[in-house]
Amino acid sequence: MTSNAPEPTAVPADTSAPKTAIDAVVIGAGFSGIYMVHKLRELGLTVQAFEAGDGVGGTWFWNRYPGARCDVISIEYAYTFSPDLIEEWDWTERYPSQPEILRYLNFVADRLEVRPCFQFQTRVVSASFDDAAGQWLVTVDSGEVTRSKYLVTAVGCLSTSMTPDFPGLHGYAGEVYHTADWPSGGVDFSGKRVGVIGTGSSGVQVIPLVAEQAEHLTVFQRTPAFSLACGNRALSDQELRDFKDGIEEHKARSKASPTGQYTDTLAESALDHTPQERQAIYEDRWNRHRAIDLIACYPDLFANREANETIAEFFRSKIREVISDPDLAERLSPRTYPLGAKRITLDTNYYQTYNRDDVDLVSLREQPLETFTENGIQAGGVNHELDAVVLATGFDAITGPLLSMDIRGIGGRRLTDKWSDGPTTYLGIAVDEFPNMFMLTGPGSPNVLTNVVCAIEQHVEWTGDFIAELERRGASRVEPLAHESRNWTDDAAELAEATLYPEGDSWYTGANVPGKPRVIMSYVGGLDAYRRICDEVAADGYRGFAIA
Ligand code: NA7
Repeated sequence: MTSNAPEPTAVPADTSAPKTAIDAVVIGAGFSGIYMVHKLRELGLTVQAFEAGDGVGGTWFWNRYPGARCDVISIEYAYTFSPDLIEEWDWTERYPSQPEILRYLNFVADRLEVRPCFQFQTRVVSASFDDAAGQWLVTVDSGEVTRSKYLVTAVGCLSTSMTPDFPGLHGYAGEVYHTADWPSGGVDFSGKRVGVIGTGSSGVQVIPLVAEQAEHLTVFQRTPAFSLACGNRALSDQELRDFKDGIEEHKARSKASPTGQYTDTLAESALDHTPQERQAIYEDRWNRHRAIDLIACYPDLFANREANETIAEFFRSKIREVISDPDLAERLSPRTYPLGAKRITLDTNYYQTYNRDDVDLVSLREQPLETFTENGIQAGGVNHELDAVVLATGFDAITGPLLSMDIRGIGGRRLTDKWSDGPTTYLGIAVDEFPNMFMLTGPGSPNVLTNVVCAIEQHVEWTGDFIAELERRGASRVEPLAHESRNWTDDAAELAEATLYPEGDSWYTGANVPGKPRVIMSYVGGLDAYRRICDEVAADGYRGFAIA
């Protein structure tokens, strides 16, 4: 496996000539980094932020492939902390496209005037804690070192892309693109024979648009996705006005929900209803075009495999409605994991694309990918000649972006070593032996199992309040107690075991990255419960942290 982030480079920390110490370094200019910088500045702290891209946007900066679109409704995928930001921004579509989200984040960065705090085109390669000084030494790819009291990682969960070690890839003479590192000028596939590897969210979104342009498309599928037609459409002025007028109610409802997205979960088990009753309910929710309305329809859909199978089969029936060739429909139908154990994808004309004469599906389970050749891909003994290949092969998620930097805590302890069996954190925010470091949407927090903007707002606000309290107390150093980290991590793992997540080989579990410890890296107890726990910890004087 390789990624678009460089291997941790052992750039020696130039401790002889560090910059004047500042209060906080923030890494990343996505949703979390922008808001964190704003928050810290509101507290009157000095902030230096670094971002590898040449602009703000985070994952929405890099994932510029055609069709890239968020799977959360636009008006809900936005900051709620500022009435001005809500009032001044109008989304145009129900599901926001990557260019529109990028425009939104640029608008926010300008409006909050955070841009001057960021040094762009600058990748953090290492950060080590200087125990004697009680400061972080943060080294960037130019070799420059910054000293700071606090280190806040706002590196996102899906920002380290994954390119599998395909045999022969380097000898392939055609064009190769990764969805997560798409050329900013776009790609013209006209007249080309194109292959797409991967049918997760990125593959499912890019495939219909590549098919429209290319001379011929071959899709290489290892595991089929459960996909929901997103029914995207323009938003009316009235819808936007109603949302803005009802923003307080929206905030209250999303705060009270486990995923930051309100839905009406029925009281009964899925198995309490007859097949006809279930069918009518699923059909109604399918037409709402919102994944959460389906997977959270009954309370046991994601705890009981038999209940889950009822909705999995409903999704498969939708494939058969579109694909008339029964063999092709079956190859596109997920059978090996429960619905939701891999992220449900949202699509526009995904299955319809396979009805085109110029699109072929190669199922890698039946015809394994043997090697790239100079001219294409050989799978199941068949040579597919390709002018270009799109890798929609995903990410080293959640821990990948953190471990791609060489982070060292007390006594030079490497985060990579500490997490060799999987990440241990307290509240998903802090790590013992790594003082004064805060992770936004880190492992052990609800992160990707929520509308992540809601999770980010909670994290930034809680972390900002904590730092304000530390400053008020004149504290020089904070870290979680080791046993609290252990307990949090163990309890989170126990909660995850009671769900169906462990049954999917997904990026949620790290199973998509060869050699990565298999752990559910998100807190599955819900953002509402998590928010309560964090608030109780704070009210209890930041219980579980050693504050010096
Ligand atoms: P995903 O969801 O991890 O999808 C990656 C796809 O690539 C998936 O279909 C994988 O098959 C496939 N893949 C990965 N490695 C290989 C190899 N070695 N051979 C063949 N196929 C492979 O990433 P996405 O970018 O689509 O989406 C990530 C998230 O971004 C998404 O959930 C949204 O939240 C936004 P597999 O299923 O592992 O068999």
